[in-house]
Amino acid sequence: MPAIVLIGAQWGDEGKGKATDLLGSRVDYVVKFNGGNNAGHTVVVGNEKYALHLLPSGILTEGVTPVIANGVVVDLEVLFHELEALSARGVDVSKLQVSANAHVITQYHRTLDKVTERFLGKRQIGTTGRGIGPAYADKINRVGIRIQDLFDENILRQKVEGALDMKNHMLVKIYNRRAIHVDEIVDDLLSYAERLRPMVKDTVLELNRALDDDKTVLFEGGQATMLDIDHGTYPFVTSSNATSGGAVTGSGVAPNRIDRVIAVVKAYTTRVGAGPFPTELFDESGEFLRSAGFEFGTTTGRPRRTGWYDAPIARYTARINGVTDFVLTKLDVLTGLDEIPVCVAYEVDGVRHDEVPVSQSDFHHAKPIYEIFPGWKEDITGARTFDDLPKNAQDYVLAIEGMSGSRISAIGVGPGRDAIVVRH
Ligand code: 2SA
Ligand code: GDP
Ligand code: MG
Repeated sequence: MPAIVLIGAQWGDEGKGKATDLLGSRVDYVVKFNGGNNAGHTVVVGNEKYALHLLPSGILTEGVTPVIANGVVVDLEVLFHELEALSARGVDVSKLQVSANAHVITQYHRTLDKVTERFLGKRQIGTTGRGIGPAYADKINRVGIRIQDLFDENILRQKVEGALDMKNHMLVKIYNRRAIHVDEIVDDLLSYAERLRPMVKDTVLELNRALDDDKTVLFEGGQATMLDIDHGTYPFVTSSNATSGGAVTGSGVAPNRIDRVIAVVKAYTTRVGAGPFPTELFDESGEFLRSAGFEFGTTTGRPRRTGWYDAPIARYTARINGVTDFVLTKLDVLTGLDEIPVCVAYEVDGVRHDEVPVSQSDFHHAKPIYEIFPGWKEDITGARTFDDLPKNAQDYVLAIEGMSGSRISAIGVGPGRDAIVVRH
């Protein structure tokens, strides 16, 4: 299985970092293809806990070549900070490759992210404030700065001037902020250039050659399907393609080279930031999921909104991404509940919808129709085979598998690296 895409099935934080780490020992390259340091992947290795934001989770596995591909937006200060922090803990970071075509996040992107959110008031998206949206907006507007621009000061200066032209006008006239000087941005970016140079590669050529040589390449998605700029709950989304198609455009590896698409899905649902969430809970069950699942943002520490499993969303994910396998995570968090509701369809203004409605306003008003499953009380964190799980947990997994459009190939039963049931 030489090319595998791994993506989030819901609104993020499904445990993609752990799933990548699990596959890590069998892969040669781990590629981040979308997003930037808005991601937050927690990986627990023995007693060590790693929180990665910009670097692909595969960096923790010895022998793996981590790649930041063209679809990523890179905050250079964060990049070097993460590299230094990992090095200090003994992780070998020397193999990292960064695409010459990836875009950079600068100070003005971070500033604009924060001021636009403030300006939106009640309509705010609840972004991570890391400058992601403004950096992608510049890319699409063709005024972005790419990694390769850092190696030609003249070009860099011209591009920064172009990028700041309109923005300074906006910052000063609309947002009542000070203008940003071209020199401060250029000097800041140039200060990273020499350290960055050895990592910068033609990653399209590198990855395609690796596949020609039968190497295994894992594409690790940031955020998730329902946060995808095209297929998510727009405008309450991130600004990149977090779905499997993003792995293709974001890396330059063609769709017919992808062999497997693994979607990581939580045994319940969480969301950070604003936007519709039909199964959201506002009672003690929601609080139970938040505390038992430790549902707080890895990047910002924000409490995550919590709710029951939503099968129409899983089917939507299976369809859009071409999911071949689901990895179901955090089944252990449901232990102790008497009953576990699963959303099987929605009701919108008295009409039943079996699938995610295309109309944004219908989805906003969608009320979940639940089927109730009996819970289990036994501790399942030591389970390593499907037969080790209590009957009610097995039935829950089989029921949601039947509703979700693809096979559940592995089940997470705890945060640790080995806390997983693999189904054969
Ligand atoms: P942005 O910053 O422009 O990408 O925000 C737009 C929306 O995307 C959501 N988003 C996320 N949702 C879940 N997890 C994310 N990463 C961190 C984590 C989040 C954190 O893994 O815990 O620490 O708060 C992530 N990144 C972006 C965001 O909430 C907006 O709804
Ligand atoms: P990602 O953004 O998809 O990589 O997910 P995060 O790292 O933001 O959030 C997932 C959290 O769940 C992390 O703290 C993981 O350590 C933890 N986790 C992953 N799988 C499991 C599991 O099966 N059970 C439990 N209890 N925790 C898990
Ligand atoms: Mg996360």
